[in-house]
Amino acid sequence: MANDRELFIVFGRSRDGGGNNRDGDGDIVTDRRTKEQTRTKKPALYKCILLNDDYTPMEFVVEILKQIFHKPHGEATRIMLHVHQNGMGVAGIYPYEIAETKVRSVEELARESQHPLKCVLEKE
Ligand code: TYC
Repeated sequence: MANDRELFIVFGRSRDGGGNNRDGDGDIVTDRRTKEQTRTKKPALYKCILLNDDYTPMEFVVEILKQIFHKPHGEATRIMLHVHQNGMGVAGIYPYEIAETKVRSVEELARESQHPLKCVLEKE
């Protein structure tokens, strides 16, 4: 038998005259086709979670949600208040590299303004 990893694409008429195609070892191949992969595997998603603290101004958190997570003002305010009242909340959900970049951006802006705001990742 041919190696399982060997791929054969069988097109058109048979070559042995007897209605069959043969693989590299001479074994009969009646219907072997490669299946096209039509869907791309979905990437794993990660939640960017904002953590509450006692010092970061509410307006600063709203600005972060607008600038980095592209939330409209009303939604940014709602998320900020949720974090303020519940201790944490989801700012956005993204593939790993994008989520990681957003976390860095949040912490960089917070550090520049000397706020202790923290943002962490959690796998979906
Ligand atoms: N608790 C902060 C305050 O009272 C506001 C705040 C909200 C801070 C959300 C962080 O992720 C945060 N100023």
